Amino acid sequence: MLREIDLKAGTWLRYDPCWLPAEEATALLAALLAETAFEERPVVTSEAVILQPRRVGWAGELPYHYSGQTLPPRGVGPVLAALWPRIEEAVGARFNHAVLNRYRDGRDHMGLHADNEPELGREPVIAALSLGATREFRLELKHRRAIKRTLRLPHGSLLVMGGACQHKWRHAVPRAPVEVGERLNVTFRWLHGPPGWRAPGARTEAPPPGEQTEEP
Ligand SMILES: O=C(O)CCC(=O)C(=O)O
Repeated sequence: MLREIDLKAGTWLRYDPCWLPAEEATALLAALLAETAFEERPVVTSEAVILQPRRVGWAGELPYHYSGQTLPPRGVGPVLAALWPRIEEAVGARFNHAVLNRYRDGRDHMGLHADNEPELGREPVIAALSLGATREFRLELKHRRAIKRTLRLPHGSLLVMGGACQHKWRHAVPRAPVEVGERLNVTFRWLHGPPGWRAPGARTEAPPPGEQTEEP
């Protein structure tokens, strides 16, 4: 069952450390790894182009732009398609895009960033299913970096970020010892439109790029 963690500042997380039983999570991990085409994607900043320190797969009818690069539309495989409505039902929200981040070992990681692209809307609900090795998930308040929270995301756990999470906090999956095994994280989002979409009446300028682009 998802339990709410109140992060204050209008932010909530919902978290279930064992949303899927271990056996089912293991079978799902193998099936998703087999059906997904993973790529090495870039992070593009004004100073440099580096590669994301992990492999990435995705699915959705709209292109998704983050970290200076765009994932083009891509179809949903049958395994992911079967998982999708279960996640929507558990979370009580609809999603039209999924990103699959594959951390091959503890060296693969994700730098601090926020998912605050305008096309995600003002207070996006983002659901993340973790499969495989347990990794740390760190949150840091944007304007008072000393304020941090850390969760451990085990095999079969489901985390939902909502409220002001993407506007007030950044999150990361830090490096871990190399011997930490493979992990797959599947995040589900709702894209209101293609890159550049703005909510009616929203400010025309995008959020500061440094917040969307992950830190190395
Ligand atoms: O791998 C994870 O747990 C985090 C994924 C994430 O932060 C993202 O997709 O924005």
